[in-house]
Amino acid sequence: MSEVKYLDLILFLAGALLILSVSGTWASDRSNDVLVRNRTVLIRKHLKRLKKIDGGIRLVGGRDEYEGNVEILYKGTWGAVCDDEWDLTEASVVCKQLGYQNNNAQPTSNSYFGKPKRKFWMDNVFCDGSERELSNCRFDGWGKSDCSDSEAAGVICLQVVENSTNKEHKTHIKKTTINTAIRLTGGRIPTEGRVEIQTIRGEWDVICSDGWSLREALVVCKTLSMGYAADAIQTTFFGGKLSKTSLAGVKCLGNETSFSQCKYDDALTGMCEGHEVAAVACTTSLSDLVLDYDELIRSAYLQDQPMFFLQCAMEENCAASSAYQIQKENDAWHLETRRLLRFTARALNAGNADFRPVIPKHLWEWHMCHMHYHSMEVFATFDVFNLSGKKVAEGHKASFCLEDNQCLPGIEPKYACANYGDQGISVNCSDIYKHTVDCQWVDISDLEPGNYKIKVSINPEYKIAEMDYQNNAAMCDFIYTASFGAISNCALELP
Ligand SMILES: *[C@@H]1O[C@H](CO)[C@@H](O)[C@H](O)[C@H]1NC(C)=O
Ligand SMILES: *[C@@H]1O[C@H](CO)[C@@H](O)[C@H](O)[C@H]1NC(C)=O
Ligand SMILES: *[C@@H]1O[C@H](CO)[C@@H](O)[C@H](O)[C@H]1NC(C)=O
Ligand SMILES: *[C@@H]1O[C@H](CO)[C@@H](O)[C@H](O)[C@H]1NC(C)=O
Ligand SMILES: *[C@@H]1O[C@H](CO)[C@@H](O)[C@H](O)[C@H]1NC(C)=O
Ligand SMILES: [Ca+2]
Ligand SMILES: [Ca+2]
Repeated sequence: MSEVKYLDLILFLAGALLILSVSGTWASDRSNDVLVRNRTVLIRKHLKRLKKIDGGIRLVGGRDEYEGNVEILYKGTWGAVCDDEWDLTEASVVCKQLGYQNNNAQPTSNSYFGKPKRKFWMDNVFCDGSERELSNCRFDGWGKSDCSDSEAAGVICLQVVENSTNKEHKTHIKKTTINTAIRLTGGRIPTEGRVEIQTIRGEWDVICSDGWSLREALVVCKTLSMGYAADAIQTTFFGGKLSKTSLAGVKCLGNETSFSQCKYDDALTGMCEGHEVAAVACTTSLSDLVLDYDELIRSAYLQDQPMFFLQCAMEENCAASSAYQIQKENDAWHLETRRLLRFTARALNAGNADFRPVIPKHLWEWHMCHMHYHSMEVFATFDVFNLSGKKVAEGHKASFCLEDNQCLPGIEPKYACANYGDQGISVNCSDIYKHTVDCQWVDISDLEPGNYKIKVSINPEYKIAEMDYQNNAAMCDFIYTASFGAISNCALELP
């Protein structure tokens, strides 16, 4: 019954589209604009009905229908989506599914549009961009998540007003710099508490907690000369009351030297979703991972590998989407080969405290395929871009086992993955993922030879506190010919 309805709807939509686009071809430019807009309205109205079906999505907590935290329907119940591995590709799929232009999507994380009121249905969503629906992307399984309520994923689908002469991107988002004094207050010790900023009239005002992350917290601690951020907290624990003038949508990149260089969303002022305010805990002892790009340059090479040997890796999402397509469609898929760009990733802890996984030991996941526990879902990402900056291949070291592989002279290795050992990286020790390790690659089978850029990032989602994130990623040249691949010219930057 419901399937018949669904089919009806699709036929109706297709018909409506056809009529409108046919009539659109002979209309004058002026009315063409109107038609385009009417068509969008029509499609959207009917997509609304589609939401009743499992896999339907909606946006909640935003200012209009173009933005909000993403909720998805499964077994008749709406649920939230976690921001782990949530980026532009996933946001584009959401905007496309809602009937908006997918090339104008912006992902949001850290519950930017308020804390989720429902349980997480999806976590570690990983789309390749060709999916028509979010539920077609790979993810951990319905209801399987390790996320806290400050990790809701959302989108801003930028509004585009079609214009026959040019495409105008209309967005209501106005970012403004924060140009006032800040302080911490309400904490048990001076280095923790809610963040307050001074208003023009000299009063102190709190900040809305929506979207508050370690990146903003780090800049707050640096500005106050209190070291680094151990934690970014969305809470009422340290007191504080939101007002009509409280800033919201506060965003820092994490490399600012002062909080005054951070931005906030002007249109969100006084419009906090919940009651919680932004708070931090500062510390002077913290880890600081540094990516060793010399090792990257030295170790990079190409390898053609039959898919037979990649079965474990494919289980952990380490091959490009085309590999999964082949696996589905070709009975002899395991004889097909993939071209891999392999390299060693080496991360030194140059801080003054150990780097420890956020997930407690009892929640670590045993991975049968690789025979070790995964303590951290996304430790590193490897992205290949073409020279216009478009992401063309993605490697994804989604699961890791952290340990001390090599230490500076005089330092005893402490962390080891074997035998359910403690995981982490000690000060002055390096965790090394050798080029021979499974998943330590980018699957570039779909790339044409040419000049590219490659970006390798560790702790890419800022989920674990560090002193500095500007040494966590390297952007390098990647030269790819028919027979050879080389990485060169690296520079450190933010993930
Ligand atoms: C577009 O829609 C508006 C109202 O929704 C209607 O008044 C107008 O006639 C429509 N324009 C065209 C060209 O269909
Ligand atoms: C279309 O673009 C032109 C040139 O930028 C502008 O003058 C005009 O006002 C636009 N029309 C609409 C309907 O936005
Ligand atoms: C911070 O990083 C951004 C993006 O990587 C860069 O454009 C900006 O110049 C950096 N700012 C500082 C103060 O280093
Ligand atoms: C990068 O990829 C995009 C999309 O595939 C394409 O439009 C663009 O021309 C490419 N740029 C270069 C320099 O190859
Ligand atoms: C780590 O190495 C640096 C530089 O070699 C040294 O200054 C620092 O004291 C070492 N830290 C520890 C805890 O060994
Ligand atoms: Ca997760
Ligand atoms: Ca770092």
